[in-house]
Amino acid sequence: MADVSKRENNPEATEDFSQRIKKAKTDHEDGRGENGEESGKNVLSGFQTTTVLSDSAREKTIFVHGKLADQNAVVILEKTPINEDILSEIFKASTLELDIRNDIYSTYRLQAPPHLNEMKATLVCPATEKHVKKYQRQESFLVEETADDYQSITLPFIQKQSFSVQWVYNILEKKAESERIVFEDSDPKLGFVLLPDFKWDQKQTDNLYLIAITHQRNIKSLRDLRSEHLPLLQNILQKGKEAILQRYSLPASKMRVYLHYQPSYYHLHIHFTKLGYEAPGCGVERAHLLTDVIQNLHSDPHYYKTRTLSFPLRADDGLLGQFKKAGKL
Ligand code: M7G
Repeated sequence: MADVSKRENNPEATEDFSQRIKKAKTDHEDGRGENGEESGKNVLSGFQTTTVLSDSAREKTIFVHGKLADQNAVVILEKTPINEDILSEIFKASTLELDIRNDIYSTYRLQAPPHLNEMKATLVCPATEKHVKKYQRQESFLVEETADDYQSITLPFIQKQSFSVQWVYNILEKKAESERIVFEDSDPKLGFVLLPDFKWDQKQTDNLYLIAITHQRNIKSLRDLRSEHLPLLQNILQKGKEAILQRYSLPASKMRVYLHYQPSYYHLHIHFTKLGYEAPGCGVERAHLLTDVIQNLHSDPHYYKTRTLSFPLRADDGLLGQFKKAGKL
């Protein structure tokens, strides 16, 4: 599954990538996590499940709402992809129990050694009501937002009710995740920080996912973009692609670079995912290719100020309620 072919083109990147996989393994063996946290201390041991918000046998994920030390919490468990680099160890070191044998077909239950059998766990604690809703399986509705709707419905709503972007400021100020930064341009107007997204375990490039977060703090979303932001957007596209090629040997032709509208976090950020990886939210109803955004702003400086933009909202999203109240749905 790992995209070794691309790494073969760039021996330095291959070296760097496998060094990091080795480091992750050594940290595991030492009982340390990526940021040196004691992994022996299981903060989830006291987690009390209230309800399963959603799960997917196909994605091998489960989203659980519960309590941790009397606080509301959400835990996401996800079985991680099988990485080509560990195949030989899996074949050699696992135990195998036969399930079915029929003609040339056999299925087994394979027990891999614990360090090859990790799950990714994400904890949000304390979680707000909005987090719980975000992860709950729900029906979606497509909304068409005119320029006036944005001013009278969406903007007042997001000014009151959007998720905190403290985690974004922590990244920009190097108070969190600083060791994960892949590239930074520190220019206050054109600059950004590029780092692995929360969702990516960084073990293989198959599901590569990075985000570029702008140093400018006053651009909430796609809606705020004007032609004056073109140098910023071009800088992110160009330098982001170069940094990913250098670090992961993934060329621009293998990348999907886009913005979400609506985003969950109203501080401008760009998603870089591997083409072919169906990242959550990469569908046409939510993702806007950065190259298209740049072209649109070239042809009309106020494109995103004036156009009607469509996006999906989940059934119990407060913003959907506001659109309904205004008779727009
Ligand atoms: P979005 O388009 O605002 O919303 O993207 P979405 O979460 O509905 O896609 C925000 C992106 O930031 C998502 O891809 C998240 O996985 C990622 N993200 C969220 N948080 C809280 C963090 C974080 O603390 N660290 C990192 N590295 N990524 C995060």
